[in-house]
Amino acid sequence: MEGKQLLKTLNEKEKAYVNLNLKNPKNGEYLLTVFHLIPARGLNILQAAAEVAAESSTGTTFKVKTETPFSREMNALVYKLDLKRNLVWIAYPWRLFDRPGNVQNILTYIVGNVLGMSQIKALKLLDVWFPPAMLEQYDGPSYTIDDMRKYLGVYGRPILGTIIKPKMGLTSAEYAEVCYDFWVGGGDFVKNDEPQANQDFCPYEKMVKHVKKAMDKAVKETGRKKVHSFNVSSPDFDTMIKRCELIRSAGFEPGSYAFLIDGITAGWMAVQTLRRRYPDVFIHFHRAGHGGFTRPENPIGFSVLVLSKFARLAGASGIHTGTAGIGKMKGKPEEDIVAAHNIQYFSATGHFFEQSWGKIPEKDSDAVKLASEDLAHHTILEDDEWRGVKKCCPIISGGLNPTLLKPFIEVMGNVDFITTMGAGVHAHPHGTRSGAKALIQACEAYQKGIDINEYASDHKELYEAIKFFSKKKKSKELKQAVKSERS
Ligand code: CAP
Ligand code: MG
Ligand code: MG
Repeated sequence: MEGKQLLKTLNEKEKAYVNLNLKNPKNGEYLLTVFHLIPARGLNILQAAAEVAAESSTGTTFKVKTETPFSREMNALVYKLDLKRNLVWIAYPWRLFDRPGNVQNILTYIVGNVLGMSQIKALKLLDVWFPPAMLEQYDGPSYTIDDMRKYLGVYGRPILGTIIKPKMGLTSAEYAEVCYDFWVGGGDFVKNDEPQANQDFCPYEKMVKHVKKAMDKAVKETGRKKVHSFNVSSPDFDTMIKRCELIRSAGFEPGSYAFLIDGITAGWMAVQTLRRRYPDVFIHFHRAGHGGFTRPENPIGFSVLVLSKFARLAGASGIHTGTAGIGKMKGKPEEDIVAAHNIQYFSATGHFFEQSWGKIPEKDSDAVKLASEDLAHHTILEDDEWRGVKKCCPIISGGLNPTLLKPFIEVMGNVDFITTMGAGVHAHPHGTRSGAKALIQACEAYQKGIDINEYASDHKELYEAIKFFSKKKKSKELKQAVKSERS
């Protein structure tokens, strides 16, 4: 049955959440979404989609007597279907959402209860589109990779970073020692690993102090600025703020520290609190736990693109977007690179929407017309300071090593990102300092357009890294080949 025929199968309540003739969904009144949806047995896709639209906006299982004409105006609307690909488009009046600009609230609606509903067998939010009037209500990033580049004096190449390994278990002095080795090896940026916090064997305060000493030493010896991204994820907001203030009063130069937040497990309120309290600091969104929602084989959840676009809207300065399958985590260019480009550029093509994040240039009559026609009752241009949403930087990590830098850059198509290699640096046969040097040398080879193997002939750290990491890779491939032989 075609979409229109399915209308006949809707009950009274469901009908109020469908409008397949919605004119101009991009009139500024709606946040637009596309879901992949497989209905539970006994329901067709339009019935299930209407149930999703109801539960994720104003409705519940039955039409309630307490509805009003205005509450009906706030209904989310299924406005388009693709029966072949099991896709549904749902428009959300974005007046539904908490203000000023609350990402947690939006996600509670559109990927909240609906992920648990019995009416769906599969429901995955694949892409979202924010109208200009809505964008204006959200912070977006403040301190960006451009500010970090200016501080570090690093242009025309990725910012080269590491995560201290082992992931946990070093004392604060040992931890700082590894930071120092990476920085004097030439690295720019060091991050805490995502679970690093206030462990008794590495107390937070001591870790911060030791890192400061290590950074001062490395800056003095190298003459180069350095950055450390401290994990400020905490049991409660007061402790998070206390950790931030501890770092800020430890004598670090503005720009030499970033705040890392485990955005999925600590939550969006933490991300937005950091953005609003510390607009002068790089807010580093680590996405540990996202796999439960984003892995391609998961039928229920949301895409890496959706996660990344909301991180930019919330004001993260950077978020991990994956290595497109080149590193250790699951991922594909169609997913990871699309997400990276959608948070880097002023406008980019997502999986289904063209998202513009830029300011509304007066000369752009269409955009200005859209804003003036904007039925979302916001005078979007009330002050022309509204400049659009700054870029958010992809942070590329997860199983990378110096031999994979160029292959990743070629998939990414640009060098405007931070890469953090853990094992890729600290597993180097001659340790962290050599690992850092190998990473720098791999980047130099890329910048000079010289094949990495040729460049390694007179760069011994890189030579050792190639030997070590390719051997590892070969033995992994061999194991896989043997395994597939046997199966
Ligand atoms: C990488 C890492 C990062 C993951 C996160 C880890 O270490 O520190 O947290 O990369 O994945 O703990 O695995 P290695 P993603 O460099 O040693 O792999 O960036 O995909 O969110
Ligand atoms: Mg409820
Ligand atoms: Mg980690």
